[in-house]
Amino acid sequence: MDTIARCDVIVCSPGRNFVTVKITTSDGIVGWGDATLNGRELAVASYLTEHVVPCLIGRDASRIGDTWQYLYRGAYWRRGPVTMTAIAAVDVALWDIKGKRANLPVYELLGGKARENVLVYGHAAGGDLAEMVDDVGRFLDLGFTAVRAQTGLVGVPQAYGAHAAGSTYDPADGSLPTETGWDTRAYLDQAPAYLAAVRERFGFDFDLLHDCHHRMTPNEAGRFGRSVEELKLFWMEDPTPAENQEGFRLIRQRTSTPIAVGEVLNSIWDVQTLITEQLIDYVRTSVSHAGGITHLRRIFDLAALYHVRSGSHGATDLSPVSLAAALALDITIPNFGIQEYMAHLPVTHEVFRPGYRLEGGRVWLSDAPGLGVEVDEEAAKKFPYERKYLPVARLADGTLWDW
Ligand code: CS2
Ligand code: MG
Repeated sequence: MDTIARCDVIVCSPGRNFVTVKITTSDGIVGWGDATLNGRELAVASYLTEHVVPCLIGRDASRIGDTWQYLYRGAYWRRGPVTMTAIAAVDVALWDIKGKRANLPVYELLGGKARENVLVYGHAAGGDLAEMVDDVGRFLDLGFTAVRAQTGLVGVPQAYGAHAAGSTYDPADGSLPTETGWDTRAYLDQAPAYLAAVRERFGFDFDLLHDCHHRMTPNEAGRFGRSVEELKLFWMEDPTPAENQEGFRLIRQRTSTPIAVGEVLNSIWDVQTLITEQLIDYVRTSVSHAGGITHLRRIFDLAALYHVRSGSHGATDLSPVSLAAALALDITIPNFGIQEYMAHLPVTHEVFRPGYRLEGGRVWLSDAPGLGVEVDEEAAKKFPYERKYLPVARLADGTLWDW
C-alpha cells in the first residue's frame, strides 16, 4: 500500500501570496494542491499544519474519497472557506498522485476528454472607459473570443475593476485593507453605458462578460440585468450576495441576462437552491475553495441535471496548480461553460511551472501524468510571505459595503 509519508505546507509569495500542499507517498510519489485563500492564507496554512497533516500520515494515498469524508465529517464543524480550501488542497494533491501512479493525466482518470481544449475568458480592465475598451481590443487581438470588461466609476474612488490595463489583478498592496469607494446609483447609471460602448466598438461576435461583484440588492440586480439585455452579455456575475440564494428568484423574474455565481462559495449546499431552482446559468465554485476535484465534480454533476454550466473562478489568487486541476474537470464534464483565465505574473512561474498552454483564447492541457505542474521549492524560498488583504468598500456615508 502506498501511504502518505509526509505532507508539507509551503507558503511563498512569487508575485502574490500562495499556499501549496506537497504530499509525498511512501513510494516517493509527490502530489501538489493549492491551499491559497486570498487575504486569509495563514489561516489555511495553520489549519493544515496543526490539524490536518497529523491525521494524514500513514493513510492510504489511493483512498481519495475516504480521505475527503474523513477530513469533512471528521472536522465535525461543517463547511466554510478555510476548511474547504484545506480539504481541497489535500484532495487535489491526492488526485495528482493517483495520476502519476497510473502514469495518466488526471483528466483521463475523470473519464477522458469531452473536448479538445478549454474555452477561457480574459479580464479587460482600465482606469477609465477608453483604457478599458482598448484593453478589450487587446484581448480580441490575442484571439480571445470571450472577454470580461470592468472599469471604475466616475466620481467613485478606486471602484472595483479600475486598474491599469493589462496589469495582473492584485487588489491590495498595503499591509492593511485598502479602503475603496462604492455607489450603486453611479454603477447603475454608468456600467450599462460602458458595456454598450464595448459593443459599439467591437460588435457582438464575441462573448462579453461582466462581474457585478456582490454589490446590488436583488431588485437592483434585476434592474441592471434588464438594462443590459440588448447587450447580450454572456453573463452578469455575482449580481447580489449569494448567501441569500432565494434573492435570485427576484432577479430571474426581472431579467433574462444570464447569471454566474459561486466563487466565494465553497460547498454544494451553498449553491443547491441556486442550481435546483435554476436561478443561475453558470456555477463558479472553484476547485481550490470548494473541496477539490472530488467535491467540485459533485457540484458540476448536480448542475448538469438543471442545465447549469460550469464557469470556474480562475483569478491570479488561484495558483497554477489550481488552474491545472480546474482544467482537468473543464475538459471532461458534459456541462462545461467557460473557464476564467487571468495570466499569472512571470515571477509566479519561477515557482509554479504548469504544462497547460494558452493559444487563441483557449487552453490546451498537458498530457503529463497527474496535473502536469512542477513546483520549485528552492525558488519558492526566494519569495517570503508578506501579509496582504483584499480591499474593503465603503459608501459615501462611510457604510461598510461589499467589495
Ligand atoms: C473576481 C476575483 O475574478 C473574479 O471574478 O471576482 O478577481 C476576485 O475579486 C478575487 O479572486 C478575490 O481574491
Ligand atoms: Mg468574480
